[in-house]
Amino acid sequence: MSRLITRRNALVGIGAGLLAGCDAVGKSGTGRELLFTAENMHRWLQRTISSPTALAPEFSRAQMSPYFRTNGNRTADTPDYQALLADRFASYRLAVDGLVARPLSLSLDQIRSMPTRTQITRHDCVEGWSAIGEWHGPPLKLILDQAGLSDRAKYIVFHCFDRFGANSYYESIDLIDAFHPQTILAWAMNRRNLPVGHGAPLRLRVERQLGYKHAKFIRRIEAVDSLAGIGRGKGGFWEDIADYEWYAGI
Ligand SMILES: Nc1nc2c(c(=O)[nH]1)N[C@H]1C(S)=C(S)[C@@H](COP(=O)(O)O)O[C@H]1N2
Ligand SMILES: [Mo]
Repeated sequence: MSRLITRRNALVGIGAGLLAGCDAVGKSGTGRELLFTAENMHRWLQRTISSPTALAPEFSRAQMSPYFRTNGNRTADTPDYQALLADRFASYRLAVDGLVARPLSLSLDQIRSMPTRTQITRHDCVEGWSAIGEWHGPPLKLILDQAGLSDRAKYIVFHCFDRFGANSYYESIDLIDAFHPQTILAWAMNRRNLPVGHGAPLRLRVERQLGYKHAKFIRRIEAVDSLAGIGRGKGGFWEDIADYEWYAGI
């Protein structure tokens, strides 16, 4: 298994060990409080051991996976997305709002004309598969700077077009990850426009975290000071329905 996954397991192990040594927490806490504490511990440990701006490994073109699977939703089965798809996203607009000085509504042409970062990174899905691909798009920082983030903003939320049943997919990250140099809004993958299966026209790459944090089919980016009012309040679709960790650092 990879070095990164090993490091992640080591960190979780350290967190669990510290918790096991803390009887008061073990006896009084419910399972959920313990998990929540372990998760905070994981975030704190990772951020303490490695610099918040440390880069995820990058690879050469020769190391790219010949096949990169699609996972989760492979399209957005909603009329608004299907209408955009039919005109090849000509009328797509990315909304950027919430705690910002200047709400934005950006066309794909505007997004594609911004300075870009290209990175060949490994995607690690919680289900146990990985793939190396090349991603291309503007750093999220440039878009947040253009919108003028308020001092009160603590999280960046990504609202997606797709849903599972009645629940729309969404995800969120803190400002350390939002301003990380490898956090980009990818509009190209492997030097082609982002395919529908991989989240066209725009998806997040947040390279220090597991796959489910990389929101595909983004329609709106919202800056908030709390995650409580969004979805069921745990900061993401899988966090809400399956108790996945909100902080999925690798
Ligand atoms: N909007 C949206 N984003 C999503 C998902 C999804 O179902 N919908 N699945 C997540 C999961 S679990 C993974 S592993 C990756 C899969 O990205 P890929 O299809 O490009 O492999 O997207 C993530 N982002
Ligand atoms: Mo995943």
